[in-house]
Amino acid sequence: MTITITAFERSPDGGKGLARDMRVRWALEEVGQPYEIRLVSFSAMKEPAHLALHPFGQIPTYEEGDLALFETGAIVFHIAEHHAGLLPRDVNARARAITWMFAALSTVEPPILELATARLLEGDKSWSKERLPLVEGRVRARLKQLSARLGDADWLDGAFSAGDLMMVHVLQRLKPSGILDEYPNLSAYVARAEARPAYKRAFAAQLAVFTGKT
Ligand SMILES: N[C@@H](CCC(=O)N[C@@H](CS)C(=O)NCC(=O)O)C(=O)O
Repeated sequence: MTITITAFERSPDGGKGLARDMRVRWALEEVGQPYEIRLVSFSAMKEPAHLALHPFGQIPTYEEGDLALFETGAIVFHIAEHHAGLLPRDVNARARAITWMFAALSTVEPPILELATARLLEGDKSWSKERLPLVEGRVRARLKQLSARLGDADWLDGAFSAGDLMMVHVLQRLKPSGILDEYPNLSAYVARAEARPAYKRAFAAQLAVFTGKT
């Protein structure tokens, strides 16, 4: 059955991996599933046809036969459940990998998104300079904990899993701030993931939408 995902027609980062269709592309590349892309404009995302797929008018969405999903956590989990390669077979190891997916999305991503908002959208506000160190402090607190847990391991719990995929994509948003570099094992972790052939294929495919080189 054909898998179709939606992605930005014009991404704010120019297709450099930050838009969240990247997580889905990467997961599909890891498990060797072909997919098609439907590009949507910002205005089309808010129209009824897209809202029927995604109630919050965002990308990505995932369609496969009569199944339509939104939210990258649910989409990557669905892919990982149905194809080998992203979740361990051992029941407990599988539950721990899923735990890391949730940790990435509900514990690590929120302060990172807050920082991105503070830097990109609130930089011109009178209170921005005072608030930024607070927001950065919350990010550093999480990274310190994550860094301590990762230690010198390659991945968060044994072999690479959907938990690492989510965590790495969440951490990548920090790159422009320079904060990730303060935690050498985390920046090495991100670089290790970016060196995976599946990541490279997904990145090239996302970038090709903007360069026209398919
Ligand atoms: N929690 C959602 C977030 C989706 C999301 O924020 N998508 C962004 C692109 S990366 C988007 O569509 N932004 C445009 C908008 O919200 O209008 C997920 O993980 O799928």
